Amino acid sequence: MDEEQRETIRALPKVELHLHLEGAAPPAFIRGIAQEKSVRLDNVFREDGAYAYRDFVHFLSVYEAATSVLKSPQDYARLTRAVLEESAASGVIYSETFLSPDFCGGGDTGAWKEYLHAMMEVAEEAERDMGITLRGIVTCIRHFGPEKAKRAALCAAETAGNWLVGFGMAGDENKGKQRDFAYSFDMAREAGLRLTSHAGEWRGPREVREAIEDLRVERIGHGVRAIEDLALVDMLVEKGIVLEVCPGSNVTLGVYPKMSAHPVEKLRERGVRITVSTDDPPFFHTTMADEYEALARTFGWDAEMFRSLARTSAEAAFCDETTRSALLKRLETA
Ligand code: MCF
Ligand code: ZN
Repeated sequence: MDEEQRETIRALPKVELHLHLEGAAPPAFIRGIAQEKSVRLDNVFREDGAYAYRDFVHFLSVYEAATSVLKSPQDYARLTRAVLEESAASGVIYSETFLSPDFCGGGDTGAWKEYLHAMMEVAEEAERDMGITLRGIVTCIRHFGPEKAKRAALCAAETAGNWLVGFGMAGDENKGKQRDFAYSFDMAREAGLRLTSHAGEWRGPREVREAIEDLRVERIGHGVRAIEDLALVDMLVEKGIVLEVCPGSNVTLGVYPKMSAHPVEKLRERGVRITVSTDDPPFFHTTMADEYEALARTFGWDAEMFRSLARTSAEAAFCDETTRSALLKRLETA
């Protein structure tokens, strides 16, 4: 790939569907807030300033420690702006972000509404100033258990609308089962929210199958280990299930040893609807532009391929149809 091709690919307009809001916080932003509040954050940063963690489970606890400095709707307003600035700089024009009522008000619906309002206000400004559209997906956290998930689902149901578009689950896949959260997913579905769940990242294909059958999700967070069961891959194709693939995250956390061992290309070749996201970009030392460049280098994806990827992502976005048409038009004319 020559320099011109590299630049072209990095500059393409992008659609990102899998981004955890606190996980996208630049480390300097979290350090700044901690300093303002005189809070000590031990063992969260490396000497070079990046986030420090050893493995997946440790990543989850460092994520929660970094998040602990964010305590008000105003903090989340600032976080939203910082994250959107990074995304826009990477060419993202539409983004869906995971939001946790557990972190935003401790699962209380009244407090959650204030946090949500603050984030939506910033999103509106950013759309005007930076041309990036944001939508939210309320996310329950698997290792916090089904009872907390019900409170998250209630927060989601009470604020479901044209900005809050989905409900999902993230967290430690090795804890519990997808079906333990069926009540919460049912509540969210009845409120009109679209559904996604992290599955098939740390556990194998069975987890993906269970997310589809027990929670009736239409998108899967990661889902890459579906490749270990080709009958399941066929089912994904048949049902049109969309995978929110985060290649850099999977390689950095050690799901796969290197990019060339990542199954994204095999899944795509078999006809699965693939989208690409960063997950928690500063934690994984990546950006959307970096993901595009790595995929181009590793699998030879060209600009046409990325255009089709962005279209698939826009089609799989949980936004309303007016927003989707505008997005597709922007992609077409870019
Ligand atoms: O996708 C990555 C790795 N797999 C599972 N979960 C998470 C990932 N990044 C963040 N999370 C979880 C984590 O538990 O999502 C929560 C975090 O607390 C935040 S959702 C706004
Ligand atoms: Zn994720």
